[in-house]
Amino acid sequence: MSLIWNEKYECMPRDELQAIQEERLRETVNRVFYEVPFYRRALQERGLGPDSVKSLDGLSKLPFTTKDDLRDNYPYGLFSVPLSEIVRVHASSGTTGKPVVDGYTRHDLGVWAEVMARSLTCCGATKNSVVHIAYGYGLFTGGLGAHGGAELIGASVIPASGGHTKRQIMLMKDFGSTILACTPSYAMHLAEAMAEAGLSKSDLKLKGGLFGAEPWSQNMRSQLEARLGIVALDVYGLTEIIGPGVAVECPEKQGLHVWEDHFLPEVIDPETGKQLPDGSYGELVVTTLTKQGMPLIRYRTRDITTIISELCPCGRTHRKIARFVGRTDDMLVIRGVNVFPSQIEEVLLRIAHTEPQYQIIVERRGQLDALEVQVEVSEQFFSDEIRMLETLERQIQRQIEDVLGINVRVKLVEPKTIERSEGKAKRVIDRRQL
Ligand code: DLL
Repeated sequence: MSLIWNEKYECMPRDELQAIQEERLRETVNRVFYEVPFYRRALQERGLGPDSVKSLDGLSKLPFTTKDDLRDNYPYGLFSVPLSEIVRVHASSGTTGKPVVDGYTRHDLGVWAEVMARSLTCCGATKNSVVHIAYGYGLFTGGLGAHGGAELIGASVIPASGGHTKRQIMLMKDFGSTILACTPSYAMHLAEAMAEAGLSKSDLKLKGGLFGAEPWSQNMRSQLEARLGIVALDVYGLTEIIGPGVAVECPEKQGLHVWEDHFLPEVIDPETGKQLPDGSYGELVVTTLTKQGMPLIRYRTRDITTIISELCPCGRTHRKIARFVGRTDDMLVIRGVNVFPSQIEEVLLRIAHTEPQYQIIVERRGQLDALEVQVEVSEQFFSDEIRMLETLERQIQRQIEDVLGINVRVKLVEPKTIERSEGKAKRVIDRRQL
């Protein structure tokens, strides 16, 4: 049997686990009723009081929470404790330029470290490991999330953060890193850069990789495992809920265990909001069971998956979700950064000489995601000299990069070259073969 961090909880009999979930759900509903005006209103509108949910069956009576609710209550409106109890704030980019925020109490940071310790242990981390963290540190939850878990395990943590690829490789080699945590596309980039530098997996001591924050395929897993000589596992999470560590694959690689003593998963039909039976694909909805800073009730993640309830041979009893097939909305995850077509649209609409006709093309160049924005310019402007076009291209590129925080390529195209649609416009062409 593979390593397990917290056997008591991870392998707890289902009936005991359910009893814990029910108790924690009752506590959470009670807490948000008294401490979060938004939730008190939402519950009262449905005729629900602070003690109206007695068991897990009552879950479907509760209101959903959406990204719009987070935006309406930006930045601290959904916190259930005074700011003096919040010891950390993280954020990720949202649809309107306002980020999605999460606030953590000291207790929450403990929970986060616990679930990330479980997750890192799945891919082989122990106190003897050297854990190289190349997720970004900062407002993004990847770096510090992995960091807390690795420290709790007692591993030697290398907080490398993202970028400086050659240096990362040197550090991994010199420091004898055994576990790598980063986005799967960055892991692939590292593997390529290693090959270019004439290094092979035998020059490194890597054994395990914990990759997430963006969709990736089984195909990519096989490549990463072969090139880096590791077991590569998928980790899922989102800022609103806690960050990475909501769910993770075990070495069986047959779905991601949701740490159900802290996060209660449901899958719903995104159109009707009705719960779907296990095995059906739909939108993942998560209720936090132990969060104090910002507890969320039935949060609609917009991520599409299905619940796998068959018992896992690894011994963990927590139910699994399948690897993600996409999102209900149009958010793109480019190199781990959330990008919304509407953000690009907003920039284009601000700029003179361009038409509101554009298309976003996403490709994998080498192993990294590349984003190209094709924009139609007005007839009169297109006949102007090349220099003017180049200046405009650069101007648009700079403005989009300012908003998104990642590199993009902008290509101005002649009027009417972008295909029109009679239904919804197809703004995004995703050519990445995940
Ligand atoms: O990406 C947290 C994270 C960091 C997860 C490091 C894993 C590792 P956000 O920036 O808020 O948080 O983005 C959350 O990213 O709703 C999914 O659409 C996508 N996502 C995260 N993990 C996966 C995954 C972090 N394993 C959004 N597979 C989520 C597919 C993922 N998509």
